[in-house]
Amino acid sequence: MKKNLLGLGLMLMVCGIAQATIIETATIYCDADAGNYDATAYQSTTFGNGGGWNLVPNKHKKGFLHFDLSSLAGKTITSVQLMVTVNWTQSPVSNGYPVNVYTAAAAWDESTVDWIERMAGVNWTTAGGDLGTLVCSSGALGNSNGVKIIASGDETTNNILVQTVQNWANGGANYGFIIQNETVIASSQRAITDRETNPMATSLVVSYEIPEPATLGLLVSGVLFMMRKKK
Ligand SMILES: [Ca+2]
Repeated sequence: MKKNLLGLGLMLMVCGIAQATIIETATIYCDADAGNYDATAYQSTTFGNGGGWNLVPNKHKKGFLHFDLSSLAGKTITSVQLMVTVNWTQSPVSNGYPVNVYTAAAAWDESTVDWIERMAGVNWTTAGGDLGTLVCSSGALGNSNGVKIIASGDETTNNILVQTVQNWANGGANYGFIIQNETVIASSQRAITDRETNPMATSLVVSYEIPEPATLGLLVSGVLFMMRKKK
């Protein structure tokens, strides 16, 4: 009788724990970042390989960010935050300097991407950068230096960002993000620290669930081991 109660208790404990989802968080630093500029004299210049890159109003510059998500293959992603580091603000703006974050629709090369070409000898379809899906429009660079969240989402709020990163983790085509400011504000730049200057300046913070079958399997094994030991 005592043994049966013990077994029942353990079973309930296993079921209870198995239903509780375990969430872990990984910080992934960008493995490629660059910028470009549509001014005639700079259309063939690549920015962000040591000297930083920046954004200006009204889409005249874009930023390119890539993250390797392969370490999260098989994980169920529940939330994502994209963060960059602002190191210079030209002048304050009343709307907080919003940025739109898209997926890139084509591959680009960190050391050769510019306004015309996405890699040496290969033009963008649309000069400046081929935009994919808009994955966030609620981030901002603000009016001060420091780490800024330029995109965020979870399963209930802005799930498109979570789905995008999940797809990348699962091995889908990953051309990274393109970011730009789309509002007209005269003479107001924001400089972003590139990874060559600080490898931890730009990051993707990803929360994910621990796969339940593995957790349950470990728990059951542990319980069986304990019960055998008790005999
Ligand atoms: Ca770079």
